[in-house]
Amino acid sequence: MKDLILDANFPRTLDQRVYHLGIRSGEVANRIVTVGAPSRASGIAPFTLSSERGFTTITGRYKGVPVSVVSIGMGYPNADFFVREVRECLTGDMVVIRLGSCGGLIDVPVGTVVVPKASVAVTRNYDYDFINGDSHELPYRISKPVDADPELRHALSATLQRTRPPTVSTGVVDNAINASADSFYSSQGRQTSFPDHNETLIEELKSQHAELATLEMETFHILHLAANWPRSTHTTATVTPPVTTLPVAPAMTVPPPPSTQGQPPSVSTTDAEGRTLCPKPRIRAAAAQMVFASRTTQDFITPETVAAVEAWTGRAVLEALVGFEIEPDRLHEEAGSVWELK
Ligand code: R1P
Repeated sequence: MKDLILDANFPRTLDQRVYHLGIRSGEVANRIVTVGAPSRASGIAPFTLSSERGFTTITGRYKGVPVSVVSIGMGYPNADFFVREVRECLTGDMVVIRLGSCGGLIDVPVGTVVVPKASVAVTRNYDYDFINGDSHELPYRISKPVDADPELRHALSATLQRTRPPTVSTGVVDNAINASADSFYSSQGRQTSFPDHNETLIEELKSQHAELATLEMETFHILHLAANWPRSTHTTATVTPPVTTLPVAPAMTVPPPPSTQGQPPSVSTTDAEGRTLCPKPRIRAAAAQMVFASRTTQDFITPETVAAVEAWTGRAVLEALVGFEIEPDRLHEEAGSVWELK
């Protein structure tokens, strides 16, 4: 870290870049695809920013509509950085589709795409005695389900089905439940040299949620934050830093112009005078999950199938997003943004 940070509660650089993603207001659009691997981010844009912490944000227009693709890596902590820091760089609605890979728990071939209607969290219980076993604690906790945004999910599923190329033989499943685990191994029932007490975890999950179809590591947290923002107006401590042009060591294809967006909002649901924004901004989220591994047959997807399924789904999520209506008063202002048409 090279830059002076003034606020420990919500760190930003002096030129208003959020600490981990490295972006600032005007560099991320209301419609967002989030992926795990940078290679999955397609070339939609002249603006690409790779942060010191491994996040990549690509922003531009797809069919004329501003869109961002944000590559976040793996797991709940990265998903948390993504939602919270993007939210603070954006006014209006944040409409997110996660495009990721997953393990399949149902009898479908690898290459199938699942658009879950809901997700549960599977977390390791750190109070469990993993060395000796424990009669008082359970080794894993399974949360209640949280729903995907129903309109976005239906639009995503319909677009995936409509755009599936004839060369792809696998289909779309959209009436299932996902489980997002806090690890790839123990909390997904995989056996390693650690005594994880997870031999019956998948059976337990299926017994609690009969429609369970997929296991991965991010969707629950994104849906959960979306469903819980905002319950009430939150207050973020503000700083008034001097203007500077110092970057947060981003690598950009095109250096952005100085931000004309001013200070970021200190309270995301209110304006500068403290009045509630009307309409109140929302976070709407859904996911498309490509089955890379079958946990029933132990099949793993081939590189050729990955390429075909990613080409299909990458285009479909962009199509679904740009076709998803956001009212004009729920959009981030174009002036000063990296997608501004001049
Ligand atoms: C594990 O291999 C990773 O793959 C899946 C899991 O959720 C986890 O992040 O997602 P991505 O393909 O999006 O990375």
